[in-house]
Amino acid sequence: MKKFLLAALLIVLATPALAKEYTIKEISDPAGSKPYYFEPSTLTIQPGDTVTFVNAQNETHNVMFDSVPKQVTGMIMSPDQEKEGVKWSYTFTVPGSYHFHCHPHEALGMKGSLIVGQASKPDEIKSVDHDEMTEHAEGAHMDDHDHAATDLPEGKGKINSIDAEKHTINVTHQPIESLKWPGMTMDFPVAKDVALAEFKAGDTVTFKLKLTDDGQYTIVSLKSALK
Ligand SMILES: [Cu+2]
Repeated sequence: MKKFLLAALLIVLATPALAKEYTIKEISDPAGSKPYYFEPSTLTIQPGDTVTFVNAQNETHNVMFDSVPKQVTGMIMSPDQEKEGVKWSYTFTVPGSYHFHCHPHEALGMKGSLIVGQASKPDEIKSVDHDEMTEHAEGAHMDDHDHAATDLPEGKGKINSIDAEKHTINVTHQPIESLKWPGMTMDFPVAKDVALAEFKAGDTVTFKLKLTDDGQYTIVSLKSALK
């Protein structure tokens, strides 16, 4: 009888737990204190589990894993998820610590982390370089003191609203190639020396962006443009 119980116990232990499915939502809440975030932004799962990232609004997000366990080969990266309800799933088999971000909204704090099974020690993880465009964007940050304003990333879009008090504008902008941003609607802080009084909602504008020390892209130049 004892032997039978032991055998039964061994079978239970040897059977892998059923793989589970988890969902992480990509949330846009431009009016909120956290404009863009993953919900949940941290999650612990087991090897073999699948995480599905779901776009919760009609705004482009993506998922890029920038730090993964060393044994992971290749890149873990979603395509652009442009519309509400668009899903992207990945099954995690390598145990350890993972960090990810949404590329368009990384500077605005849209980041998260996953632990698969057990957290990695610091020397068991590696950083992942996504592509030269990402490097380019980071390069622009590193060099921005040495470069003329003409080298700053430039965008074009329509002003939706202006908050004179906070000195921010909400803009629906076209894709910004140098930052690898898709077209998005987002709030930007505007540098104090840029006058907002001459602009109004509905204006089409071109603008230049500078990544400030707090990790935000700030508009440092704003001009009216033809539609
Ligand atoms: Cu995003």
